[in-house]
Amino acid sequence: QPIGIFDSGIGGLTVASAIRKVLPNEKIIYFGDTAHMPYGDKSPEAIKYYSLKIGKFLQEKGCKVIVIACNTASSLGYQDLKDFLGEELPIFNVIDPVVDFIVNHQQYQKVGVIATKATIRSNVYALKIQQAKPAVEVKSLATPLLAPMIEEGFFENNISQTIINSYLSSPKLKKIDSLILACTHYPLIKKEIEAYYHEKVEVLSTADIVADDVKRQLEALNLINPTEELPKDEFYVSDKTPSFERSTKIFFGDKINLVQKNIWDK
Ligand code: DGN
Repeated sequence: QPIGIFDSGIGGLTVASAIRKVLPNEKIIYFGDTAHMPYGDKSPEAIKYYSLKIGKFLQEKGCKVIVIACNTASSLGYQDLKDFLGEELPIFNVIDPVVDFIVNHQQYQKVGVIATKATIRSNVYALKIQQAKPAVEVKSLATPLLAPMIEEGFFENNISQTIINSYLSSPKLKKIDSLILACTHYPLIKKEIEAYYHEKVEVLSTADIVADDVKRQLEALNLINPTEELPKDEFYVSDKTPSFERSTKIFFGDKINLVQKNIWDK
């Protein structure tokens, strides 16, 4: 049975790629809601509705677990999707493993978070971290230009470094010891963010933390694929364009053939 992964678009392929690395024998079914992206500016109601529809699609595809790769959908759609699909199908989001990572490491006391407007507005990281460990300070900043910038191929150049520097110099992120990259796209600019901080701030890539956690959870649930055959992944999008297909290489490493799928009219 496959692992279902979904995102507002193709950025979630960073999470799929990290999962592929740690679980090479698991089949992945990916759904990118390119027709409705970006989720970062949508209302909570819309994001919940899309998440339920996609979750149902992945359930019908026979997925054994679902990973919400999108931070925005994890912030706003996770609980509703869990309630909707019931206990039998484990649902993972990209926030809880990162919160656990922070609270289980003593060295993180002043944590920064950068993400889309909707994720920052939901305040989910601050709420969850402080509920688990009130002494940890959380400083959040919406960085809405970064996802479209990366999608357009602007990273590791002067323009991206200037925009990144301008965001990171915000007083809202003063004196942090760690920074959570709380958006699917940000692993691609991790090096530039590290360059800004000269290694004085630990930059945490959520995709890697989440992939390790998914592996641990599958092992705990006894859901690891016992065979060693190479799986044939499936990649669906709600709107297919040549530009989305080209961008798959940026986010997944290899160019992927996308299949357009309408899941809304049922
Ligand atoms: N996938 C979204 C996220 O991780 O929040 C980013 C893309 C977007 O919808 N703006």
